[in-house]
Amino acid sequence: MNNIIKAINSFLPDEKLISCEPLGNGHINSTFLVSTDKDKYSLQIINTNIFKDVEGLMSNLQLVTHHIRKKASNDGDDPQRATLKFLSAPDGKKYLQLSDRAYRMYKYIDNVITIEKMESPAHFYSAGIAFGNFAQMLSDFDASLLVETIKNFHNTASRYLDFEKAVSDNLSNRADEVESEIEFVRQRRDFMSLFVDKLEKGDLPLRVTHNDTKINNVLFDSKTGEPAAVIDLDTVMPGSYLYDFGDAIRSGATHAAEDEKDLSLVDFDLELYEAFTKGYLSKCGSSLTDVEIEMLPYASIMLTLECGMRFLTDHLNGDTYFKIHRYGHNIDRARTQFKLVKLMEDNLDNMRSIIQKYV
Ligand code: ADP
Ligand code: GN1
Ligand code: MG
Repeated sequence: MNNIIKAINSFLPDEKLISCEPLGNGHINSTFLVSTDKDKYSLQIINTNIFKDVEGLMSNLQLVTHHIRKKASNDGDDPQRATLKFLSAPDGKKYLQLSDRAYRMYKYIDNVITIEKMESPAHFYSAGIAFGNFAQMLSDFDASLLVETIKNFHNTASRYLDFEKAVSDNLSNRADEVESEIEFVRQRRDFMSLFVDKLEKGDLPLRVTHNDTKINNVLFDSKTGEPAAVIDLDTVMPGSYLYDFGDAIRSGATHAAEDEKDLSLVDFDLELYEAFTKGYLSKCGSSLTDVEIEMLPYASIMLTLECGMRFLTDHLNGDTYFKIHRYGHNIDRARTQFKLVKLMEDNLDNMRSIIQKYV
């Protein structure tokens, strides 16, 4: 029996499998929508090349989802829709190891939509509410309970060193073809330590953050358009609000897909920027420190640059980290990010004014 079916039967011994289909467009795990005679579930094959400590990862998820469910109940929201609910494997653990793969399963949150490419300010405002609320709910969570699932995840300065190593290793023999992209990153080297230095000195506070606030990691209620849940909790770790704000803007303040080949379609839309900022700061703005507010306009530049640099690094390394669906996928992604960085740099003053309006 194929291991996917074996995993489903192990998590759901009393249910009859009807269908199992690929779900979503995540770059890291493999996700399936499972329907049975009783209910719907998401099955994921955890990417253990990236998440090596599955025990620690699943412990984080249990603690964080438990905390969010409690908060949602207190606020009068439906705790079953507010976050992920993991099923137990026969040994009681929240994941199942079958040969060299780890599987987990959670209840599918139904009647939702996910957005891959932002269309309307109203949706991006809702995403701001979702991530701002997420930050708020975890503001009293004890960070020392969390395992760091990926070391130096948003340490942009150390990501730069990974990038330089990839250039010199040149494993894919592609460095000659991407000289201008390499140069683009190198020109911004000094900027990359801006947040890291402040975090190290204690000038920026460490928070418990999501760290992967891409718009397709929010589920919206398909009837009301309101945010239902924030998903993809694998990177919830100590971090900075600047990361979550910046990465959401990276993915949602443009009408272009992350892998758009026609760079003339990559725009940076200040109306979308404002919508997200308004939603996000309405939920967690009052707890921001002066330094966080001062740094906020740089957040999207930093996170977009970092993400573009990670795509470029993966292209140079021969596409070993992010899932790709065509030749050159990672370099296409890197190019959209660098175009966005340029547009954001040109709009720094505009971003600053918008933030001032809402803090
Ligand atoms: P990855 O780490 O690979 O991004 P995610 O946990 O984000 O994995 O899941 C991938 C995609 O699957 C999401 O972007 C979303 O579109 C879809 N998805 C996952 N869980 C659910 C769910 N409970 N309800 C609806 N869609 C989901
Ligand atoms: C990955 O898992 P997913 O697709 O939501 C990545 C993020 C990147 C994003 C770029 C664990 O997010 O850091 O910003 O791709 N997640 C991990 O699209 O590396
Ligand atoms: Mg995801």
